[in-house]
Amino acid sequence: MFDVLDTAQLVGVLIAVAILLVVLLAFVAVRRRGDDRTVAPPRPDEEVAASDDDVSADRDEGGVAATDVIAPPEVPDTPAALVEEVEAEPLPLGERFRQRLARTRNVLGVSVAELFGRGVDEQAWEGLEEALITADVGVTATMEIVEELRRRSREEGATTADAVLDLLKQELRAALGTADRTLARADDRDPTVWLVTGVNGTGKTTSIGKLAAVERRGGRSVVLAAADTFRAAAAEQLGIWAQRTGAHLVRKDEGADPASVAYEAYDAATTRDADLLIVDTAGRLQNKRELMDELGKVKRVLEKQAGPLEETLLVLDATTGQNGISQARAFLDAVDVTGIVLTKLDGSSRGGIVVAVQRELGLPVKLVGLGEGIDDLATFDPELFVAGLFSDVAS
Ligand SMILES: Nc1nc2c(ncn2[C@@H]2O[C@H](COP(=O)(O)OP(=O)(O)O)[C@@H](O)[C@H]2O)c(=O)[nH]1
Ligand SMILES: [Mg+2]
Repeated sequence: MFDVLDTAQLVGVLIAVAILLVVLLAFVAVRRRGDDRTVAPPRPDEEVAASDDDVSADRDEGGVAATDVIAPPEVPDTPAALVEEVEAEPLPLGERFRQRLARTRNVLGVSVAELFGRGVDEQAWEGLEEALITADVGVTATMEIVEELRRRSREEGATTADAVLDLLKQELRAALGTADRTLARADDRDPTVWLVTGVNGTGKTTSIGKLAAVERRGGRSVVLAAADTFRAAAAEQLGIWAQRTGAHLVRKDEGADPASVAYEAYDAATTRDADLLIVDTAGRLQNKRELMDELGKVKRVLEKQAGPLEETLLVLDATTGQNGISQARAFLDAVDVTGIVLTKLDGSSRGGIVVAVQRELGLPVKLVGLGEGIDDLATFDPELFVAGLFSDVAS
């Protein structure tokens, strides 16, 4: 009796297990097919972009390294990734300056408040000189600023810390000047060309990525040229920014002639009717002569195609201080620079370098880097900068 029941139960259990297995397999198969559908087939717009690019990519012609013109992952105007990143609204510029200049504020703002809190005397003026030099304003500029401040405080009767601070802000703003900091653009139908130079590690590639984001958000089409061919990683890094921002990337193999990358990138930009071409370059200082020859050649080749470039930007790292300024001179010898991009102001307690850079190089700081994020590039604004240096001193 039990045996019979056992057998019946066993058969029942087996059938149940078999049914479960079939259901499970069917479920897995359906899921798989669903995944395939979202991943495997390229969307029609991607196919168009890819074939388009293949036409403009010259491969191995005359022994030249293969060029890749890489389309952004999505063709629509604002790529999904960028939309996502933009959704987190960046802070207002004034607030960003205030937050990111905390380190310099700790040197400059705090000392000014402390120094003059005890009265406007000789000791306070000397302390101010020291603070400005520590913040990398530069010796000559510091002397001039403090001399002018002393004179004005005497004449205008500034006897409190607040009154001196007010004068100091005015003098710093005056020292920063009223240069035109907008980036020039081509006024005809040709693509605008911005060449970006500077010592390795200063933040060229990152700044180009951030710039591409700004431009793409403004609805402009952008081509990025990876003319830093010294390391393959450099082109890859630029490629990541191209993907993030929906820009096109033109790159060649490691070791290729940077000028030929620039040449083909300009070609690609005109073929695609792009609004803007931004050219990334290498900045190895170890071989200064070679580097400068290379840079000069990139610029000449581009100018032959495009006429005078709209901008040749020199990227300087604020954390390297005066040392960065002397490195910059080597670049000024090689190319005519039109403006400075001063990066890593967020990581420096020497934000006063902005004053020194402009003064000593005779060039406007056009953009500043305030962090590593996609939104951390700003047009330099002396008003907001000075306000950021001194606001909320106690924090
Ligand atoms: N904190 C901070 N880091 C930055 C800024 N700009 C660039 N960097 C970092 O500096 C490093 C070198 O940047 P990269 O763009 O590769 O320099 P490149 O060699 O001149 O192209 C990277 O780790 C960047 O994230 C900035 O404004 N602030
Ligand atoms: Mg780089």
